[in-house]
Amino acid sequence: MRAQIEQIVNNTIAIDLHTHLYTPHFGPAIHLWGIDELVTYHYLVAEQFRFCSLTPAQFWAMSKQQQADHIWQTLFVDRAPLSEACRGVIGVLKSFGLDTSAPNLKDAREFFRAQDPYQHITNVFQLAGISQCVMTNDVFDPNEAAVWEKGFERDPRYHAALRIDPMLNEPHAGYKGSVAESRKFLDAWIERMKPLYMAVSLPPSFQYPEETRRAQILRDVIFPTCKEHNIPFAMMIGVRKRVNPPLGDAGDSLGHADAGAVERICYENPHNRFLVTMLSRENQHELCIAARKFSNLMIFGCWWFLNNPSIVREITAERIELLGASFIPQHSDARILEQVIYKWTHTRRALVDCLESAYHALVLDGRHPTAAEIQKDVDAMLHGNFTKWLIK
Ligand code: RAT
Ligand code: ZN
Repeated sequence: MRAQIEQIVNNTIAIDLHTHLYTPHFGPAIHLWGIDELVTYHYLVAEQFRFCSLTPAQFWAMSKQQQADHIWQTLFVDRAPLSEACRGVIGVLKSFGLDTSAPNLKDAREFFRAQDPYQHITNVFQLAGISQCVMTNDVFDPNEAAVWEKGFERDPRYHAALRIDPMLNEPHAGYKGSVAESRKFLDAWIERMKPLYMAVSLPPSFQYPEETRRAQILRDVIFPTCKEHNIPFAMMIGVRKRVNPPLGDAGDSLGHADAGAVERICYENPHNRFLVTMLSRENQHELCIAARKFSNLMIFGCWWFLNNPSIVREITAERIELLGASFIPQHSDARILEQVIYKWTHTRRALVDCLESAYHALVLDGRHPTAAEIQKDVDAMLHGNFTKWLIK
């Protein structure tokens, strides 16, 4: 049965619900690809500080290429690249037939420089086994807003997601005046962007309902707007921003949050659809139970610090036991194009293990699933639940 599950999982195309990938129209500051970007991924920036004596100021003073050379030397040449984020780079190099033990990045740089950027996207999607992805579109970033305002030809593989963190987390930066003005602002962006969903990341202290401006904006602006436009609201809960600020994006951490806030939101807004992922391992069981209670809640992904094989297996097994195939097991969170290759390879490996043990248990209890049944579950998990929930 393992071979059969493996064959089905490896041949089923996935849709990537949450990435930080963009089409080339967005410019080189956010459309990131190639070896220097891969090696300076913020997960690896954090890891290299564990092995060398550079200060953050010294690290950031280097050029991107110097940073990449330094990280390559520290994490890939001086020792075996053991961590999940390190292995990811190795997997990408291997998928392009590049030397995974290279003493430096010269050949890899040449390889990526020689790629046609558009054809390269097609190749990467094919290697990852994905057909579409969802970007993270921050309208509070003036550079990104300018790209949207100018207009460009949409690539049907890249969906938009309207990300509104400042509106809820930094009321001054995201302040849009009255309820009516805020709704007008969002209506205009939804019209322009055609996002598949609206999204926010929230701290562990997130509560609902409560007497705060955030809860008020959620109740009076966000939920009604999502309902009117018939789009889900995605909440990514549990990030503690900048516990070590000089590290930049690498300096964020996590904390246990109150899954009860999710339940109250789902209960009070039965005509809204919610997509939720939580960052702390300790929240995963509660979140599964919340999804059993509320059919307007779709849980997704093993987010960020959870995207490690041992934890992914644990969470996915738990979700299958509690929810069958009615959840979205993973998104890549890729920031650099080629990362989808290893992130989806690793996801598929974990999914095969979890499904094998779930179907095996079913056999022990007296029922042998057919190939068509296995295919149906895998379709749901890798793309069907996405389509059902998001493409209305
Ligand atoms: O996983 C990451 O790369 C984080 O830095 C965040 O981008 C997180 O996924 C988010 O979307 O806030
Ligand atoms: Zn993300």
